[in-house]
Amino acid sequence: SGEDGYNLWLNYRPLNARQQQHYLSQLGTVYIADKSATTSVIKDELKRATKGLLGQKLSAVSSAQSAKLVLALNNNQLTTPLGIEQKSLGDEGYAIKQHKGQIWLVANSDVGLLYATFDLIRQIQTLADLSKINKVSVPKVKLRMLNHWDDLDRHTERGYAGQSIFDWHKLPDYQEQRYYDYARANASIGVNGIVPNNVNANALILTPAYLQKVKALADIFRPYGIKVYLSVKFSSPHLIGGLENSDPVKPEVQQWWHDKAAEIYQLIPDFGGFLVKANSEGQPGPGDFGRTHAQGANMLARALKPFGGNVLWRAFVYAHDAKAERSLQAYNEFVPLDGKFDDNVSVQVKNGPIDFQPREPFSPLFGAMPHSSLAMEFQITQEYLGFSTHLAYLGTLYKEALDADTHTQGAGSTVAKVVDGSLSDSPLTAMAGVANIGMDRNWTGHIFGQANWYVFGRLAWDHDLSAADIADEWINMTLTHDKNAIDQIKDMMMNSREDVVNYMTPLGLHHLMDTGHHYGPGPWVDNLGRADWNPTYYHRADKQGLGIDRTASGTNAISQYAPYWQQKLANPATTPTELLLWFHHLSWDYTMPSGKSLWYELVHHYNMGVAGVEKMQQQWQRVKNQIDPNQFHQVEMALGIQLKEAKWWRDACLAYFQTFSQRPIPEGFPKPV
Ligand code: GCW
Repeated sequence: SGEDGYNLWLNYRPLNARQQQHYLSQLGTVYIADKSATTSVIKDELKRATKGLLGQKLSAVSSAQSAKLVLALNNNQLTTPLGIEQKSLGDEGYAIKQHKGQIWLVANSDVGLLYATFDLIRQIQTLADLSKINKVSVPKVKLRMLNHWDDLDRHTERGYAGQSIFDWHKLPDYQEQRYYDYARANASIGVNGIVPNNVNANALILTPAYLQKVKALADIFRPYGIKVYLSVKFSSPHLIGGLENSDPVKPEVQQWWHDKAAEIYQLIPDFGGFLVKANSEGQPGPGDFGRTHAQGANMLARALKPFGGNVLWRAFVYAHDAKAERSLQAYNEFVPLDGKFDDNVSVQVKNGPIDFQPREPFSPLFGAMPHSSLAMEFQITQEYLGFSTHLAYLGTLYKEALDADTHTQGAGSTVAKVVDGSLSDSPLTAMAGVANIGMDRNWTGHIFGQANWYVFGRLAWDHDLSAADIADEWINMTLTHDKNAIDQIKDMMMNSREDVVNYMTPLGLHHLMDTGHHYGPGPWVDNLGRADWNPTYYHRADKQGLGIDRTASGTNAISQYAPYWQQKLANPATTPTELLLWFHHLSWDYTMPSGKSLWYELVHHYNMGVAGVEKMQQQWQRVKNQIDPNQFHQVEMALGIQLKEAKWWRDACLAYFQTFSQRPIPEGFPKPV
């Protein structure tokens, strides 16, 4: 028995009596100056949170003067004395301010007040001092989206937490409580857009019966500030519209999309727009008719424009017959189109140039299209990082990508600044995360998977937050307030992704996973229909050495980066060690910065990965008394699986690479079994 994790970081476990007293004296009475669907959500959440955390709800009073806690829109004479500049808060931002013994939550919109409310609750959950609170928080990115790769039959592509939460069969009439709890969780971290269906889209989603279901979801999510978008199949005009084909330059195709957009907005006036995977992995697209991505994207964008909708057009493209090595292809196709996309199109780019590997360099597209909106696409679901059995906190992965300096406009041209629009002339900014959510009681399978959903939202709101601080918040809110336990768990989280990198793909290796399901090692696979699906295409192990040469003597992928990086990456000695084999094919005896050989460091890194998991197991045992027994046991079991599989990865990869290196496992390391 114990907690099942359903309540996520909003579980509102009671604080101790002293803490409850303290916060009640600061917040005991509340006045909310506004009435709307969103304010009822705010009231419900405040009630739920204070009942849970403080043991009683706040009493509502009828005037701002007599309240301890006041929520008010910032256009109000009430808020004038606070001196908060209207402009500084934007559409969704908010201020939390202590003023003459009262705590004020102020925003320009109801949704801003909702975000402020969740922030205040988080302050209490993390035992923060409210006595001098004075903060303004405004999201750095406009569209903060979850992308579900969920099929209409509830299968979730690359989902490891059960069936899709979207029950299309029972919609529109049956409205699961889960939809509301999902909306609360998303609003609490600032997610303001969701795509409920897979990018490998089923055209049926745009038929009238399904649009009724989509409308039902949109109606539920609206008060939480969440807009619904849809993944669409580019060939829909042909598939469900009866047109001969879906060529984007044909007037009847354009008309079909205009009519479809009008039909959608009739039902859902604040519909967000379309997400499109086109001419990628067999999906149809403008390329089928010799048209460019820009022509395809703009055609959809023009249909949505009159209603205020956007197009998220994915840059995840690679062709089986392309001459260029896979990591080069998205850049080759998209950079020539810079400046050709309409202003309501964002090109959605995966963080790295291949495919959500445990570690990749940043995609060279970031910074290379200054006249276009570029959205970041992260994967929250752990397709390549151990599904929902391995503990891998992705806050560090996201930060590494966002903080990477592209040098495209001089030093300091970070990926984050490309994504938040400061380095482009496009006002449309977006960050998307591929969701790890399913019908499991705890939503994400592994309890620590919840932290990845959480950190994605927090960083989409503010990429300047640190991965460690966000981990700290999440632990406090979800697991425990015990100081020592927090330190142990935070340490586990902060090292976990590097452990995974080490036992799966250290030193810049990538794409070593087994075919199809992508679980477990398969570096030997070299017989697939497409060369670029074979792990051997990426690691290029031979008698001489290991790694893929992406310098000028090889695929020359380094030419897609700014001169600063070209120079560094041309030479293994100046290439970051963690990306060495991504860019270079090096001899087994290559001398590493440590002075040891490449072979030695490879063995060492695989073993560090395993040791990291053993350490996590020990740390988890140390916090046993501070963790709910059910949650403790679940993580304990998962760590057992993770250790077994870390060894599996290590032994399989080293045994395989050893057939090329022909070198013994160095002294002090276990022999592969
Ligand atoms: O990583 C790959 C996945 C596919 C996925 C594709 C994509 C939705 O293996 O399952 O398809 O990426 O991002 O489109």
